[in-house]
Amino acid sequence: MIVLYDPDTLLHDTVELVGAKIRSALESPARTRTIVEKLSESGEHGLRTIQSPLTSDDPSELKALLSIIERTHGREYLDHLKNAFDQWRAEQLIEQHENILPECFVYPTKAHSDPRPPKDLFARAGYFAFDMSSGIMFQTYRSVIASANLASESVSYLLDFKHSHGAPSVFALCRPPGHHCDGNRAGGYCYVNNVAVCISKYRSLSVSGEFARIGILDLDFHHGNGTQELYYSDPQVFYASIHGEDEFPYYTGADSETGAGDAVGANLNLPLATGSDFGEYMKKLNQALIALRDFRPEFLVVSLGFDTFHLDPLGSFQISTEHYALIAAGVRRVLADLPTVILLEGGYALEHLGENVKSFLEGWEARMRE
Ligand code: Q9C
Ligand code: ZN
Repeated sequence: MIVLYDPDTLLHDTVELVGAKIRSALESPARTRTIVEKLSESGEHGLRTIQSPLTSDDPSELKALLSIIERTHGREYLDHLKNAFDQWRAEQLIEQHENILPECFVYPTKAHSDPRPPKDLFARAGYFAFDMSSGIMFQTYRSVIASANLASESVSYLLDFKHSHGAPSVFALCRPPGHHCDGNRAGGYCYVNNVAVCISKYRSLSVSGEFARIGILDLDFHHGNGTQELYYSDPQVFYASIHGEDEFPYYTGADSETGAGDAVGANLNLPLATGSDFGEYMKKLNQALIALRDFRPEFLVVSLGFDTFHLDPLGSFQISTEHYALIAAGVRRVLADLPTVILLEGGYALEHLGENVKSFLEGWEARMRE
């Protein structure tokens, strides 16, 4: 399988709050570094390095990517991601090596439901975020754009391969991840929703365009609240997620959330009790796969998190390295004829991340050779 990587995704390196301490964020450049190292040493996977449009000589590449991203994210939000650090520097609120963390968040009030962005820089950091796991440092924007570009390029690759035999698939080593953020709010280590980038790109390139039926399978340990929010009323997009019950992001992910309007029935949440084992996981996975198959999508995006691993510091499922091959083979068995883009989301057990990714890719490809 083709694996896409961009060294610019290594630049973002921020902090998070753990208890009352500020620590290096678990979502770190070392994650991607260890995956790339593992995949290069085995050599079996077609690792390709992509150049970010922010470093390209051709300005039309950046323009094209931004126009895709702007189908999901507000201009003012994107400007905030791009400029907040420099604004804080100009006001001498922060040193070059430091990080912006939000403090005051928007919350429901009886007076109004949709406040305007505030002027105050501290307030703006909270307005454009829903938690404190979305710090902004001087190179955050470069990685966010590189990550979204990998998502976008994965769809271009996929459609180029459409003529080769079998359903093509591409794996994008996105970082930062994307499934927690919606159109105007960062959170849970996410800034731009890479799944949404894939979907917008697919709609812009494919023959069926806006009429395309699209499936999303979210296998990160955490519920993809951002992705769910973006497609909650969209009857053309089916979102299915297996995630830890009552875990982060806490306010979404219940099985009662089934979609809105014309899209009722196109959202399937399968929360799983913390501590669940592989057998329990596979029951939920098969439910998700059958629902996706019955939706009859022409394109699939997988949000792939390895924080379901038994040693993950943020997850609590009992899934081991060998299980990832079985999970991948299971997906491929039911949805074999679907062109698929796989996007990296979470996964924080650094010492095992590379082998877990490898196991997943091997399971995926073994199924393809049968
Ligand atoms: N301060 C993804 O896996 N909470 N995001 C961290 C430690 C945020 C997880 C708690 C967890 C976000 C993509
Ligand atoms: Zn996660």
